[in-house]
Amino acid sequence: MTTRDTLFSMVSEPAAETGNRVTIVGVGQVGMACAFSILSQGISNDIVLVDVMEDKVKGEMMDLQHGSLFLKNPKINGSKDYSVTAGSKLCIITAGVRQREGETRLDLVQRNTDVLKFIVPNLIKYSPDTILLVVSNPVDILTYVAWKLSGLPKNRVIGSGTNLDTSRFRFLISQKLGISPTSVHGWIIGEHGDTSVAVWSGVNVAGVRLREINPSIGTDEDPENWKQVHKDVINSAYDVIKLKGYTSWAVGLSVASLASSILKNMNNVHAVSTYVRPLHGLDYDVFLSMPATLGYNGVVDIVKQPLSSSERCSLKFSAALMSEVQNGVIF
Ligand code: 6V0
Repeated sequence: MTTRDTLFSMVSEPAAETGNRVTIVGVGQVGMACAFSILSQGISNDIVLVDVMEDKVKGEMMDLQHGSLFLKNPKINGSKDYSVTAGSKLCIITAGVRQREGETRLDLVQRNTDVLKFIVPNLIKYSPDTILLVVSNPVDILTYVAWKLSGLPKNRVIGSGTNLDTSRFRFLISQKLGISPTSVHGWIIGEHGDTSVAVWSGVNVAGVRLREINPSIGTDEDPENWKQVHKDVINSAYDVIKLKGYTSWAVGLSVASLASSILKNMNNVHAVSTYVRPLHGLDYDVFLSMPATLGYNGVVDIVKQPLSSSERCSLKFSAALMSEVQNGVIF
């Protein structure tokens, strides 16, 4: 008799599944910020970490496990072997290279496509009914690549897209107005990158559209130069990378908010990268961010925003660029 046998009288076998397993591939700065945000907010109590660097993934797993007492009794597992990911409800891909100073997200495309060619089939092998959430950059193109590699329906392959850019936008506007970011309503759509589109026509506080107060807001004619806010959003990642070498906390929190909407079937609206044809007259086979409801099946609905003609034009430019870069990718 072991101590365990003496302590307990067994009634049934424990269930192996929690039903809310989240796999995070890539335990770099972004992957670990996602893991920490998800665990510390109790969004899932079953996390699996995967990375090609065996020691690193083991070290990160152990470090988090040692904090279990202060969380919500999570199961935390990690390996370079994908069998540990079996039955994942959500797989978050943060693996691959990041921008170095001076590089754009699009510069990473072929290197990170090659990384996905290995990761995606392994995830699908062990979790055929999963939802894939792509975070690695360039996220819009890699979401398309993951969709093609996975064979999953388009609602189950999502890119974190401009959920982060939208948060940066609302934060920066909130600073200018002296109110909280949750009280500012505004959206960044299109590419998570240099051609993102700020939907100035819809920015509002308590239903009051700023464009009705300042008709030239967001344009070159605006004497208050609100357009700079969007430029600052675009430059945010470059600025943070210049200062600390990478971005992590904000993207981790933004991914956790997406994971929460999916796992808790909340139908919250987020700006995420999704298949866009034929919305807004877009005739390209690409993924770009649009406001979309997220639930247990992934993307449920896309909000048809009444865009201004210049916003539609910028979105088309974004789509054409994605299509052009995508056509040069080998996978
Ligand atoms: P990092 O800190 O270098 O971590 C990358 C991790 O990926 C490392 O631990 C690698 O070992 C691992 N890795 C590489 N190849 C594989 C593989 N085949 N299988 C498993 N693991 C692998 O990078 P960081 O975490 O800073 O960035 C990761 C990615 O996220 C980059 O592509 C960034 O550009 C991207 N970001 C995306 C954002 C978004 O909003 N979508 C925001 C920030 C960064």
